[in-house]
Amino acid sequence: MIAAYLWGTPNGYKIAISLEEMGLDYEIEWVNIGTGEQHEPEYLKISPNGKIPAIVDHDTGISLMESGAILQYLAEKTGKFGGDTERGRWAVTQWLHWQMGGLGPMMGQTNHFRGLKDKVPYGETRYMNETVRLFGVLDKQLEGRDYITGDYSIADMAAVAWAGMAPMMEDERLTGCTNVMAWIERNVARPATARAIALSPG
Ligand SMILES: N[C@@H](CCC(=O)N[C@@H](CS)C(=O)NCC(=O)O)C(=O)O
Repeated sequence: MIAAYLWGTPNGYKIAISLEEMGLDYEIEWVNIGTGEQHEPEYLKISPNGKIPAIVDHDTGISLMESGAILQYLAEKTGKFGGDTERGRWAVTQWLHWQMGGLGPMMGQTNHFRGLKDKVPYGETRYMNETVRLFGVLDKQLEGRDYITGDYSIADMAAVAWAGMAPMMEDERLTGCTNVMAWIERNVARPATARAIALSPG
């Protein structure tokens, strides 16, 4: 059984999606990052960086923080969605890291600046422009492909948790990426992904 420490944010949903898609036995412990539960000493023993997500795999005794590492661990544990060949595995790894170092942090910063009452135009423009650029990269990669590397993988799980916010961001430069929009629809139409997205704290 896997204990998954999550909250209702993109990095949390990545892991919920993977647990559902891989058919794993799991229980969610919601960690309320709004009230500071991520800083509790007991939680820091599992997730030293004080953020969600984290997991404890009670089958192996392994505990992990960082969503990218968790996705790779679960893919290796189940033999699912990590790529079936050496070339495929590296393609998945490359796009997973692209999400971890690019799309996620940039969209996170964009939404932070867009949510400020006292506007900081430089920050908002800088991160939004980079988000738009990354959407262009993803749109090109999805040309002629149903999923990022061809076959459905943990790279899709990671990226869709963030890119799926685009319609709410109401910016034509994002929603105009037609391959990305079609891929989001394709992902959320997957029954396991839909079950994960329906999970919410409280
Ligand atoms: N690189 C980390 C980022 C995790 C992260 O930023 N989590 C956010 C929620 S999406 C969080 O826990 N925020 C609470 C805080 O910063 O105190 C990962 O992918 O796991």
